[in-house]
Amino acid sequence: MLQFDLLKTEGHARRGTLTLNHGVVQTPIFMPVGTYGTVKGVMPQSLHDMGAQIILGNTFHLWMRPGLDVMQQFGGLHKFENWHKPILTDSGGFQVWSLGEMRKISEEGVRFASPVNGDKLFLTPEISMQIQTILNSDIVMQFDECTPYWKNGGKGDKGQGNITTEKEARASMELSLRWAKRCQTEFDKLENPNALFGIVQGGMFEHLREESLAALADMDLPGYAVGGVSVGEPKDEMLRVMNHIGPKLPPHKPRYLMGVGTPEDLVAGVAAGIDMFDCVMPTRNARNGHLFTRFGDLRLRNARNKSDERPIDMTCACYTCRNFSRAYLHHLDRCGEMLGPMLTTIHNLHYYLNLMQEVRDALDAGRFAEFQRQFAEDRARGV
Ligand code: PRF
Ligand code: ZN
Repeated sequence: MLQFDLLKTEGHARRGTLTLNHGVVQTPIFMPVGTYGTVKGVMPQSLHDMGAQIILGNTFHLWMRPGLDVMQQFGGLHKFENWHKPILTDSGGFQVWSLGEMRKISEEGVRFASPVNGDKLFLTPEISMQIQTILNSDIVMQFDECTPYWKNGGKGDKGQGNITTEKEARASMELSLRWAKRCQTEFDKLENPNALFGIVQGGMFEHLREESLAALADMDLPGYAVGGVSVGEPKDEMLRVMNHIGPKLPPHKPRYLMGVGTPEDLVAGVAAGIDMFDCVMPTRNARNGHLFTRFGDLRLRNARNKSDERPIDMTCACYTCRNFSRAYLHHLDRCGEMLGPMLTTIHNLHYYLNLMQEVRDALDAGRFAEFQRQFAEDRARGV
């Protein structure tokens, strides 16, 4: 089940509510990433306290470990990880893509060696649907091929080799479309009570993006994602594709930009008509001492923080900022204490979730344009 209600629009930007089997989500929304059935370093209670409404899980990782028997035993991912609000699971398409050389893609699916124990595995659109049905995720993503920006490999060989050609991008996009149809057929056959989202591909080519979207729109799926961005391309290319295709996605269905991005990307995404975002950036960067604040980014490892009594962000109401100094967090990081990444992750996630709350408030008040201006000014000020 899925119901999407558009409450208000301003330019391309949209304010809505998304009703799923495990609850209601206010959009635009940021979804924290919980790859292995945990948002790294954060207890579900803390996620709840910081206002998280929906989190991600990964088909691929949970299939490897703990495996489907355990998932079935628990009746799905919600009970297993003790998160009873909505969950979206990615299909495995992107995770398999990230394996780079270790995989072999055919019409039928993707063959690869398990990164956990080397077992030979085969993932297909049908298997992805079967796994996500067992996980009982509220939003199921289609199995797709994420077209790379750089040929012959993923992120690793940035700057080397050649850029994916139009011909290659078309073949990849068309494969994803055939897989989308197989996903829909299998999803229906399984009588999955949740919602299946299609993923628009087409690389950096606007006409391919439009073709992908037209074919997916004909399938009348309950929601649509934009995949294949933030895959090593220059930022202006990402923005060009997003700004082109975002406003063209079906207006009465939720729109999800996969794996994006910085706070600036999220605000630009909302302006392009996107409703949902996920990214490892707040969680991963927190563990590396890269903190987001209203007034720009803070490098916790910088020696200037050694004796700084101020919180990370004076305007932040998170547990970390209400209770701890930059000096203490700098110290925890220097000593490799596990409380360090726990506290910085709480802050960064709170920052992202609160940013989206501010975006929603601005849209409700019809002042999103003013919000965008103030956001850019504040972020440029510096910590
Ligand atoms: N496809 C899937 N998951 C994804 C992507 C994609 O293209 C991306 C691209 N940024 C992130 N996650 N299935
Ligand atoms: Zn904070």
